[in-house]
Amino acid sequence: MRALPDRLAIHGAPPRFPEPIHVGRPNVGNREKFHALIDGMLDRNWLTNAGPLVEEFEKRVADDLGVEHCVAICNGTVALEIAIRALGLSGEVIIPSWTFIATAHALAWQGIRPVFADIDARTHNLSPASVEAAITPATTGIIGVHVWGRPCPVDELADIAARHRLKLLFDAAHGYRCSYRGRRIGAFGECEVLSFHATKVFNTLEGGAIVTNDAHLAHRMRLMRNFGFAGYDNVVHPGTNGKMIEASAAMGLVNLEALDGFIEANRARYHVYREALADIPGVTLVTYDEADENNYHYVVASIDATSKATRDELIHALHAENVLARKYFWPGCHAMQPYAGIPHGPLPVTDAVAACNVVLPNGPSLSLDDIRAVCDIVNVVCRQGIARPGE
Ligand code: T4K
Repeated sequence: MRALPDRLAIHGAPPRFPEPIHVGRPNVGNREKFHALIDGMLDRNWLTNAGPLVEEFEKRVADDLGVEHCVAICNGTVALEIAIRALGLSGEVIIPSWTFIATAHALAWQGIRPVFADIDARTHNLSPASVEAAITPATTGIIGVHVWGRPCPVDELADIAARHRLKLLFDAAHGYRCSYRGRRIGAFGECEVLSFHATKVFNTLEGGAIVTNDAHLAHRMRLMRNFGFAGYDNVVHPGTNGKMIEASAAMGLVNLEALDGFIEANRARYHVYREALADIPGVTLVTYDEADENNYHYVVASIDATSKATRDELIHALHAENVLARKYFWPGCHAMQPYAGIPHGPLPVTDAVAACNVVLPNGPSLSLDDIRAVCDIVNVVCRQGIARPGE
C-alpha cells in the first residue's frame, strides 16, 4: 500500500515537483544523428525548398503509414488550410466543437463557416447523428478529428459524406501511429492532416503533413505549398508558403527512428495511470482500444460529481504541485470568442465533457514514479476534496 501525501502544496507543503512537469514535453531521438544531419544540411548549403531531407522524410512517413503520398508542410495548421483549399471547400464545413482551435481557424481564415457538431461521450469523437443533423444546402465537407489519437467513426462518416456528396477529410494531428480497424490512420477520407508540433508524440520542431492516396490532389497541394511554382518563373496555381524546412525534416527522420520507444514509454505510463486511478470515486480515464494501435500520448481523465473536488479544484491543486495539467479543449470551439455567434445544434456532450475534462502529463521525460506521484495527488484531492472558504 502506497503512503499518500498528508499535506498538499495548496495547504502550504513544498510542491511535489521542484520544476514544472508539462503535458507536452518534446520527445527527442538520437542527438548525434540529428547533429550529423544538420551538419550535412549546412555542408550542402540547402536549407529549404524541397531539399533532400524533406524528400527522404516524406518517403519514410508515406511508407510508415501505408499511403501513396506525403506532402510535408511547415505546420499542421497551414497543412489544414492547404488541404481545405485543395479540396475546394466553401460555404459551411462540419467539424467537432471538441477539437484544438486550429481546426476551426483553418476554415474561418479562408472565409468558410465552421459548423460545430457534437461528440460521443466515451470516445470524444464526432457523433455521426449530430453531423447528419448539421448538414444544410451550404455544407461542402466534413472534417473528422481523431481526438487523442482515438480514431473517428470513419466508416459512418464516409457513408454520410457519400450520401450527401460531401468531401471528407481528417484532422489527424493526434493520430500518428494509431489505427482504425487494423489500418493506420493516414489513408482515410480524401486526405488526412498530420501535426508534428514540438508537443506531439512525433515532432519535427514545428511541422505538419498531408497524406493521401490521390495523386492529383497531392500534386496540387505540392504546388500550393510553394507559391504555385512549377519550375522557375512559372506560376500555375494560387499558392502560399507552406514548405517544411530541412532542419525540421532532420528532426523528423531522427524521431521517426525513435518513435517505437516513445510510444512504448507512453504506453507504460498510461497503464500506471490506469491502474492507479481505477478506484478513485469520480475519476474516469478515457481508455484506448487495445485491439487497435495507439500512441498513448494523451492521458485524459474526467472528474465527475462523485469526486470530492471539482475538475477546476483538481487542476488548481495539481498546478500548485508543479503538475501543469490542462483542460484541453475547454470550453469547446463553439464557446470561444471568434465563434460564439455562429448558430449550432445542441452540443450537450461537448459541454459536459468540457466541464470535467483534464489532460495529465505523459511521455518519456517522466519516470514511472513521477506518474505514481501525480496519481497520489489526484487520489488525495478527489477523495478528500480541498478546503473551500468557510470550511
Ligand atoms: N488540429 C489539432 C486537433 C491539434 O491538436 C493541433 C495542435 C492542430 C490541429 C494544429 O497543429 P500545429 O499547427 O500546432 O502543428 C499545443 C500545441 O501548440 C498544438 O500544436 C496542439 N495541437 C495543442 C493540442 O497543444 P498549447 O498552446 O496548449 O501548448 P504549448 O504549445 O504552449 O505547449 C504546452 C507545454 O509544452 C508548454 O507549456 C511547455 C511544453 N513545451 C512546449 C514547447 C513548444 C516544451 O516543454 N517545449 C516546447 O518546445 O498547444
